[in-house]
Amino acid sequence: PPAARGTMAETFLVESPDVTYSKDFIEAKYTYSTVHVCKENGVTKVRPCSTRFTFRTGRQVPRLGLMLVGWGGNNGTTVTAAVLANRLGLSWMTKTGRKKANYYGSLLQASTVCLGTGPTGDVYVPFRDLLPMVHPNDIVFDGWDISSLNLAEAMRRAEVLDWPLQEQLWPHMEKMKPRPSIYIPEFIAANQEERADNVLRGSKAEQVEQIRRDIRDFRESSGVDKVIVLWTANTERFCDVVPGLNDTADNLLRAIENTFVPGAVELAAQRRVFICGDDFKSGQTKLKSVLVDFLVGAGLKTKSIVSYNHLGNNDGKNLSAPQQFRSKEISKSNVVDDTVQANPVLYGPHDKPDHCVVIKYVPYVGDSKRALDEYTSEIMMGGTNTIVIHNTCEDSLLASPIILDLAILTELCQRITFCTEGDPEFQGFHSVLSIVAFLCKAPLVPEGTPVVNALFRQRSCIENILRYPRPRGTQGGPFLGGDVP
Ligand code: NAI
Ligand code: DG6
Repeated sequence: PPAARGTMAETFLVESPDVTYSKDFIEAKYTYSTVHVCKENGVTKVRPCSTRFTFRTGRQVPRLGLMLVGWGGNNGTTVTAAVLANRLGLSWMTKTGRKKANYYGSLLQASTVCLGTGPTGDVYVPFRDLLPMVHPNDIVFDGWDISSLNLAEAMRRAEVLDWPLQEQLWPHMEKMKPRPSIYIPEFIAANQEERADNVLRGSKAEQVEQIRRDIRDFRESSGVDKVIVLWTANTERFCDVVPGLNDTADNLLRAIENTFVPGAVELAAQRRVFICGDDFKSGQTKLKSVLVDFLVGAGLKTKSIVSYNHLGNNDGKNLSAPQQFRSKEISKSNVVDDTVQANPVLYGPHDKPDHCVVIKYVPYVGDSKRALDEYTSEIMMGGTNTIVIHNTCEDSLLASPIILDLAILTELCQRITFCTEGDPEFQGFHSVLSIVAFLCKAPLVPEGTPVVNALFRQRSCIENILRYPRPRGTQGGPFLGGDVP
């Protein structure tokens, strides 16, 4: 057996005829093997096929600006504070000892990938070293909020971070002030009105124009090369697709309403920008997408899933209104559908588990969300298996690293282009960026593409795109890159 397991490689260089490094690009050739299945004359035919890809990744890491919609909320203030604290190397005392700023919970910063096996065992690198990518410490923040509090005051209102840390961050954060935002009261709960003192006026078109000016202004005044806009504002009511209103890019621009309606997707494709998906997959839903994958994958027939939450932050307050709760109920519930549908041995065409989601607002517990889950499955010969889980944690400290991962991965994807032997012109990824599904409760995928919710399949998708691994145990293999000059 290997003498030691888990050696870390600082950085690496791929020595393979399939990978070349130039000043501006890393180019990797990769044969993607898959299987095409079809039914012909009642016979299921299975045809292995392969496509030869060339991936090209720009090596120049830009200065990245991140504009948050809802910057003054719990997530917005927490992620900004966390990045500042890491950048400044802050530590602070708590009753259980000194704590140091870190990026725990970030897939890119705090998890590792196995490169292969060396003389002393498996060699791992942090995910962030697979390709040149932005470091969160270098992200420049800006954003909008309908509440005018500066970021220091808003951080205090959020009640997420320990006070000695807030005191150290205060002089940095009080200079940051959210830009006025678009506020259409019927989209969020009526109980949010009391904080809406920083709102744009004018027609919808004028307000959208102001948002565009804000983005340009931020880009110019901060000197960033790229801007990513990320929604971390309140959950809005579910938005119906209305023909003539929000179904096409033209109609959307005419009507300017909201969110991932088909018109917004089409507009993103036209403007060649990425759009990603809905709702950060942080705690209960992440576990659900692991647990149901395990249960059904192990051949157990999950019959009932009951997910109960109570929390006391402003997110919980907004979700206490039925229409906003309904949006969250949908994003929390859909995550098992594909896993269930993938097992016709256990589930008939109209058969699926009972699935109940409850959210209650309990102000006293603040950001410390409680989640209780019960999973009941039928097992062999009429038996049942009930698993009960109780989770307590600061919600925004789970969501903040996901915000960073989303921004950094999206930026990286903008620097990757690919071509195939059949289509030799380099192109970027589809504007619906499904690779970030790991981070979203409701991933967005290009039309006609199946949604995958199982967490480790989603993780493998990111890993496979960034590193084309051979099965564990075979060394080397084609990689997209590394990070060595
Ligand atoms: P929050 O309520 O503390 O922050 C939302 C912020 O958005 C508020 O400051 C509010 O004033 C602002 N806002 C509302 N409408 C706006 C608009 N039209 N334009 C600009 N700003 C607007 O909520 P929190 O906890 O930060 O969560 C943010 C979002 O992320 C919510 O949708 C929540 O459901 C979702 N989420 C939160 C998680 C968490 O752990 N906190 C985890 C997963 C998802
Ligand atoms: C109550 O469920 C509040 C929600 O906003 C969630 O805390 C948030 O969406 C995170 O959900 P989950 O299911 O990923 O833990």
